[in-house]
Amino acid sequence: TSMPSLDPILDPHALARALSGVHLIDGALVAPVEGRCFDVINPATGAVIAQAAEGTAADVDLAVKAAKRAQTAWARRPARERGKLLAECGRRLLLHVEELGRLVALETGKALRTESRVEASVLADMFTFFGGLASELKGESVPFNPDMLTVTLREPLGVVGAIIPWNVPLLLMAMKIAPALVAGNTVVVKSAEEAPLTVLRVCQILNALLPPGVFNIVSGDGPGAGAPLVSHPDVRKVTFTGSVETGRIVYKTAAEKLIPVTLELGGKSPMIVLADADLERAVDGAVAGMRFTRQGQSCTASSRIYVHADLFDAFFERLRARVDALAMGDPLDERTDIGTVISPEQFARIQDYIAKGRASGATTTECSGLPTDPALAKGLFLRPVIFTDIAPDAPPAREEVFGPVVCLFKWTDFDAVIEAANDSPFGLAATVWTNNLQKALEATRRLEAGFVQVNQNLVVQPNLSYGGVKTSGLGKEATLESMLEHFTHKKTVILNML
Ligand code: TXE
Repeated sequence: TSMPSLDPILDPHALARALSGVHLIDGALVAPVEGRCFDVINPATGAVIAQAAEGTAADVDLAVKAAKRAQTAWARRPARERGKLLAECGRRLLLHVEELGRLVALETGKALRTESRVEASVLADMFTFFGGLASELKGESVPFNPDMLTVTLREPLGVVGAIIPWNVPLLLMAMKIAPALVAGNTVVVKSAEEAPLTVLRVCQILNALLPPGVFNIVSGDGPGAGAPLVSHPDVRKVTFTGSVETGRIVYKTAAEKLIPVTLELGGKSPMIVLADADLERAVDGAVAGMRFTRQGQSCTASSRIYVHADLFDAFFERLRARVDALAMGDPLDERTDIGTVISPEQFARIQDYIAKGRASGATTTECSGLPTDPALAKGLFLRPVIFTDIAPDAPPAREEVFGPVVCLFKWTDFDAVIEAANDSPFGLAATVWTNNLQKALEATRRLEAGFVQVNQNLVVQPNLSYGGVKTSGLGKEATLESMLEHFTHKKTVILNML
């Protein structure tokens, strides 16, 4: 199959068509072995924008074999040479920020200005960051025996299988593959069926720099392409981001093979607003933390907001006004703040949660307005919902909705609110809003979460450890430590000179 040009292609429709019907295996765009494809849909219009290759075990096998062939030579390169190449990948991706932002907006419905362009630039940053960490792949000398030189070496694991979701495909893929590659592993990515195109373009751009087989992508659905990747005997490590249910399946298969896994799963993250908080800042934090601009489709979304009774009414009114003011519309239009939900299935799932919330007797406030442009009549636009007076065990208050649905709770007792915040199977993120240093510190200590931020909403950046506790996952990402722990093993070497 002919390659689309490596110059930035700013028309996302043309780029989507050019990337149709292929995997990227061993440095080449190749048609699926069994010849089947599936439609990629623009969620803002319902139109088919491309075909994606429907991967099967046969495609996965070709990709894993290519990755295995490439791995020895890749690992034998000096670490800093790999690092320089990854940093070069970061620079190259920066030339494509606009292109990648537009394409990811087209296939996911995430607004270009508020979401998609930002994601494309953090993607580049992850490669630059991990490229710079190559010289940290060093071992130790161990004082074992004066007549023996004992050292440890950091060695790669082999072929890494990475399975990614659709909500932030570029960033989540980069958080996995950049550290895996710099450590000397090779990778096969299974993209999400809803968003296969932009990550494929990234892979194509980077294959112009990397040796063939080092970075491969297979598209397809979970059972057809994801499951064979996890169970493939030559895959020595799996890193996964997605739902808790699928995470369990992946973990079970990996347990059978006895290979290590990293899992980044869902969340139901609390935001706690104390009586002395700066109201405007806290409301800004709620709008940003809840990711309304991404229709709430974020694993770190601050979807349970606990507001002190003294501030509750003012907070609610301001939050409603702020969300009302967000413009919903064509994701590619620069004026748009909020784009669409990803798929009809997710749309129905979120609506079901809203219906359950209403049925539970909660007060329901719908915000913002649907776009009026007839071209968007079939788009998956959903008005954000604020639930108040909702029982903590109502489904939208308890389960991950992954949509623009936020629950507001009123509180008066500090101990009780910390307990309520921790009363969740999840433990990904939490934020606290207060000017009381002592209370801020106490809350950060007591909250069960992978990261806690005070007077600050959630940021995902290189060097900030990312990941959760409880059912939110296993293992952290985006740091030096994560690269060493998750993508290398420590080999002990003894040189007996007697
Ligand atoms: O997730 P899945 P879905 C949550 C969120 C969302 C729900 C469902 O609550 O509403 O999950 O989303 C692949 N073996 N999150 O259905 O199924 C699949 O093809 C191997 C939170 O999209 O977990 C895709 O590439 N792989 C989350 C990836 O797993 C399999 C982001 C994720 O899909 C597989 C996304 C199998 N048997 C959803 N089955 C977050 N943490 O941010 C599926 N997959």
